[in-house]
Amino acid sequence: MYRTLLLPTLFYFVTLLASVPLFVNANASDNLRRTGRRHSVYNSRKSVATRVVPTVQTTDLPGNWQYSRCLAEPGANNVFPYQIIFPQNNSAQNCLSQCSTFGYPAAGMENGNECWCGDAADITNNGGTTVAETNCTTACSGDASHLCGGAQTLQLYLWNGTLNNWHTPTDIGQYEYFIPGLVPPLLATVGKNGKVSFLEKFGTSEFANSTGAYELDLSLADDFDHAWRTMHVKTDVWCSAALVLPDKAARILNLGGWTQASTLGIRLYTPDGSPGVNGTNDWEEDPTNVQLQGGRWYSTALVLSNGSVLIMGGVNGAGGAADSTLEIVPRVSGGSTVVFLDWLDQTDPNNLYPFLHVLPSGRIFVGYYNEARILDPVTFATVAVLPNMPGSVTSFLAGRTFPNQGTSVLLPQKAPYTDAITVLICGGSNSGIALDNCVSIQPEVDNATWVIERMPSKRVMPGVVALPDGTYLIVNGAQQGIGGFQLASDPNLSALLYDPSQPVGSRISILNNTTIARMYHSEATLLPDGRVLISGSDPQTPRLPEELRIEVYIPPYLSQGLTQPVVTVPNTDWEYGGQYQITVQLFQGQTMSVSLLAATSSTHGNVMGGRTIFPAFSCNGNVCTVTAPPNAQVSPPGWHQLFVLDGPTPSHGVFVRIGGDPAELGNWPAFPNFTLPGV
Ligand SMILES: *[C@@H]1O[C@H](CO)[C@@H](O)[C@H](O)[C@H]1NC(C)=O
Ligand SMILES: *[C@@H]1O[C@H](CO)[C@@H](O)[C@H](O)[C@H]1NC(C)=O
Ligand SMILES: *[C@@H]1O[C@H](CO)[C@@H](O)[C@H](O)[C@H]1NC(C)=O
Ligand SMILES: *[C@@H]1O[C@H](CO)[C@@H](O)[C@H](O)[C@H]1NC(C)=O
Ligand SMILES: *[C@@H]1O[C@H](CO)[C@@H](O)[C@H](O)[C@H]1NC(C)=O
Ligand SMILES: *[C@@H]1O[C@H](CO)[C@@H](O)[C@H](O)[C@H]1NC(C)=O
Ligand SMILES: *[C@@H]1O[C@H](CO)[C@@H](O)[C@H](O)[C@H]1NC(C)=O
Ligand SMILES: *[C@@H]1O[C@H](CO)[C@@H](O)[C@H](O)[C@H]1NC(C)=O
Ligand SMILES: *[C@@H]1O[C@H](CO)[C@@H](O)[C@H](O)[C@H]1NC(C)=O
Ligand SMILES: *[C@@H]1O[C@H](CO)[C@@H](O)[C@H](O)[C@H]1NC(C)=O
Ligand SMILES: *[C@@H]1O[C@H](CO)[C@@H](O)[C@H](O)[C@H]1NC(C)=O
Ligand SMILES: CC(=O)N[C@H]1CO[C@H](CO)[C@@H](O)[C@@H]1O
Repeated sequence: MYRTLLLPTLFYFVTLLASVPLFVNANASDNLRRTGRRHSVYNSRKSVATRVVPTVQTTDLPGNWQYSRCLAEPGANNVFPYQIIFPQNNSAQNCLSQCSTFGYPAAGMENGNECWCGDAADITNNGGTTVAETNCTTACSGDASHLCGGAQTLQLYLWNGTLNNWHTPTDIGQYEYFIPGLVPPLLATVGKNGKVSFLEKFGTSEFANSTGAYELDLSLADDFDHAWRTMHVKTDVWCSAALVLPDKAARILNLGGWTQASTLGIRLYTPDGSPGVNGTNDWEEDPTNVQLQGGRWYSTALVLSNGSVLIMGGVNGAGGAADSTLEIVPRVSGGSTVVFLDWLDQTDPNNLYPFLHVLPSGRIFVGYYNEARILDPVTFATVAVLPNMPGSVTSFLAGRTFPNQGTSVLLPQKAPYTDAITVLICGGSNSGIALDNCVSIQPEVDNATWVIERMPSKRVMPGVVALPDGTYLIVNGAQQGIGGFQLASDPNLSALLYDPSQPVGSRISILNNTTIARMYHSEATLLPDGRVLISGSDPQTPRLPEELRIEVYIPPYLSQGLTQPVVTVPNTDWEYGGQYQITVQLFQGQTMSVSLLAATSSTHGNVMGGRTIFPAFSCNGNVCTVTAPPNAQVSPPGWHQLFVLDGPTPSHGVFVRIGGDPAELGNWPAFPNFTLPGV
């Protein structure tokens, strides 16, 4: 069985004394230390190698892998979609663990140095045929004693058991057509008035008569002529950032935009009107006096624990230089609040619309390209560099932020808020191939590591929506390409549900399909009635429409027609740690819960402001007392929709402000063009 191969040129130095050798390998020195009084043999160029006749490795396999058979590929085509070349170290151990780490339950080694990952269904779908074991004859590049296929043949291994426990529930919700739109919006925000504020390019829109800003009255969905209110911006909001301020009026703040004055844009809208009645307020801005300090196109905004607004990253308009800085808004009088970020600069141009979250320590999580770190909330110095995000099975260079656009949310925080918080990031792209995984991390635990969960299909440009029951809906996006105009194809039409209350690997359910492709510039927004508004798609790609139609997705918790609980909230301005009475009416009488969903603005997979809180509460009959989250680190100041849930079925949301307006944004900006709510 064993053969000894002497390599053609061997030079031996034989030393009788165990003097310090010039060339040493670990085996020789180990032996030397263990035995003594022996001759040590040193070789100047190569070790004396023994090689065995390679055999199929069927034991000592990683995980639940099992050897299947020798599989021939059909002609020049490949059976599996993902190829990794391990020039020096292909082996069952390395190949199979790489495949299963990324959720692929079928794998094969080919030609000695190729590792292929996929699904068992790929074998029949792509014409793999079983051939005699004698057709797999090549030793593994990293394990001379074992076989790794041959030319056009794979040493096939299959995972025994369920690697990805994706659920296919019977109740999969449904998409419904909602209303025709006027433009393909790029930014969607539910206002405190219960209406949806949309922004679209202004001046650069392919819809020449677009004003760039519209508001949708949800109560008039059946009355197109009256449902849309035309609003106005002065500068181009294309690829700006937005969030809902913690001021009394819940003003929507929009920052940055496309080119020159627009990149410095600061715009505010105070939501007004009521269902069925148009408001009269419009977007306010004063491009002369009220500006950002740096030009920002494709940047992200965040309300800090101290109530000020941070905006990070972006570029100085189309073709402009990267703005690898952050700044604080409002600007302190007289001073610059700009901080240069070398790590952001080093990942240009793959870090646009970075993912930002306030952590319960008050520190800031930032995810950008394939990197992540934690920042000090005062100095913005790096407190911790987190491990790089895992990419695709074939490359760690895959990215998660624009243009490799994935999506990110914080998983729910529950009273007493002692569990470590988790950041979830789903989708992205690797050289134009959409990623089929979500990665998550608990950034503030010691030695935090990323957990990989495979999604049932590939997705770049997904939208994610936090639902009132603590789950997350993943929709929209494409299976091929990257974010941007004309850069993606192959839409994904299927909705997924991510349920963090389930164990890792069992969290994803496959829900219903839409018929409408939603790719670049598409959004998904939780409505106060618990449905999800699905809007947009501005692909500017032949055969893919500029999408004006608006849909709603009705999640499973509403699609069975169960009566939604009713809640009344007398006091809607809460202090941290305060106790507030609400009155509830349940119809199914299932286990009740209360959730607080922070107001968001959604664009480019970035859910600015997103946060889900399950506060403590107790009930006495129909009257319940809810304890507000304890502080601005756990829950930065801001507006939230309060939902009461009867089992999974949510009430309508009621807007509640938590933590006041500590940065006194209600007095800003003190220029005549702005209506100030005061503090
Ligand atoms: C020792 O020798 C074995 C057999 O050649 C080899 O597989 C192993 O890698 C060597 N160990 C070290 C530390 O060089
Ligand atoms: C295989 O070798 C490459 C190149 O030396 C190295 O980067 C990689 O980490 C190795 N992979 C494994 C799984 O050992
Ligand atoms: C398998 O081996 C046989 C015998 O060596 C050979 O005739 C045949 O072409 C091989 N098939 C493949 C797919 O390599
Ligand atoms: C697969 O795993 C199950 C339990 O995990 C075990 O009972 C079964 O024997 C395994 N199958 C094979 C072919 O080994
Ligand atoms: C899926 O949605 C369609 C409408 O979009 C609906 O007709 C169908 O009943 C839904 N499927 C299930 C299983 O609920
Ligand atoms: C622009 O004008 C066209 C033609 O009159 C009209 O159909 C469309 O609704 C208008 N779009 C907007 C955004 O007003
Ligand atoms: C609201 O204003 C728009 C004009 O921007 C108008 O078309 C629409 O009919 C108005 N809706 C209502 C309910 O008055
Ligand atoms: C919040 O913190 C930032 C960063 O230190 C600072 O620039 C800003 O002035 C603070 N805001 C308030 C209201 O203290
Ligand atoms: C984290 O890693 C360090 C260094 O490897 C180790 O000393 C420490 O025990 C680890 N902590 C935890 C909680 O695993
Ligand atoms: C959704 O679409 C996928 C892909 O076309 C299909 O396999 C699946 O059966 C569809 N689901 C439903 C509920 O129609
Ligand atoms: C807004 O500000 C600009 C420049 O400061 C000024 O010209 C304009 O009249 C102002 N508009 C209103 C409505 O106050
Ligand atoms: C066109 C389409 O919908 N493709 C995929 C989208 O995602 C679902 C679930 O992950 C797949 O089943 C579809 O094939």
